[in-house]
Amino acid sequence: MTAIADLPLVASGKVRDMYDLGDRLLMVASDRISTYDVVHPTPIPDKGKVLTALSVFWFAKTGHIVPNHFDSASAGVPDEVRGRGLAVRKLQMLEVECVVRGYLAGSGWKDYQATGEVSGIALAPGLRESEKLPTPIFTPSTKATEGHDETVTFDRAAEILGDRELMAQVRDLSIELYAFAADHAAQRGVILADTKFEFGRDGDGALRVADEVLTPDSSRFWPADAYKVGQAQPSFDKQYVRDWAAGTGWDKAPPAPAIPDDVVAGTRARYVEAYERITGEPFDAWLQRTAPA
Ligand code: Q0T
Repeated sequence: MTAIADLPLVASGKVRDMYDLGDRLLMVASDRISTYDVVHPTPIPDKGKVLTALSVFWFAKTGHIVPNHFDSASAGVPDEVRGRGLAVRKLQMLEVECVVRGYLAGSGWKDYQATGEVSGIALAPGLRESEKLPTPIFTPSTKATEGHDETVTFDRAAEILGDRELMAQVRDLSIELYAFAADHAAQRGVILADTKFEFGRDGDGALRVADEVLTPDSSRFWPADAYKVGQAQPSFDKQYVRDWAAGTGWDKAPPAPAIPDDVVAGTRARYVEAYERITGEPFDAWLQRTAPA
């Protein structure tokens, strides 16, 4: 485990980590990449910075919908993680993951095929894989202790929270955030198929959106020009790795194989392209803005 500047580690995920700054938290995105839920031993250079820059972009763009936990990309951020570390407010987190789906993909598609429903929401019969839904749906999940999150109905999520009003509030905010971001992305040739938010309450009891927001690690991004209903879509960011991995015969069981240089370079370029398409800003501007003095 890599300790950053001797800060206490609060939480550690497959591809990012959270440290204690005292009155704030330090959220650090790594360059690690996973496919099929397994982390590869090879990092993607600047992936953590791209995802961090994207979160900061969206935090600024969506503050009119709901405030968020972002505090600073500089104050409190150690030099060794500048550009991929954010100081964020400490919140009392809500123990439910707020997933919004605008398209039928991944576990949503699987559940629909098996039951005709997603998260207790009955959908029209005859929908195809990756089809756009008539309206975005809220499909909350709970953090499973090990492995994957478990999809739950709205009622079950409200029960877990112990507050149905609050659950309805984060549902409505999640859908509004998704709709705003999906519209923005669509204007730039990117489909935001689905995404996941986490919320918490600040010291005043106000709701804030936490975590990373609207990044390729918390969302499905598809290039709009390759979209074809009735099949799985290529991932904006990870498709090079998946295609290469499929060709190796890797069975998707750990350990994941090392990624060759050309696939690493192509994947880094895709992350940078996603950032530049969505924000309309050169990624270099973020690198310069966050370079240690
Ligand atoms: C959190 C208080 O980020 C997590 O794991 C990283 C691997 C999960 N987690 C979130 C918190 C946050 C946030 N984000 C916050 N603003 N305030 N806690 C703790 N763990």
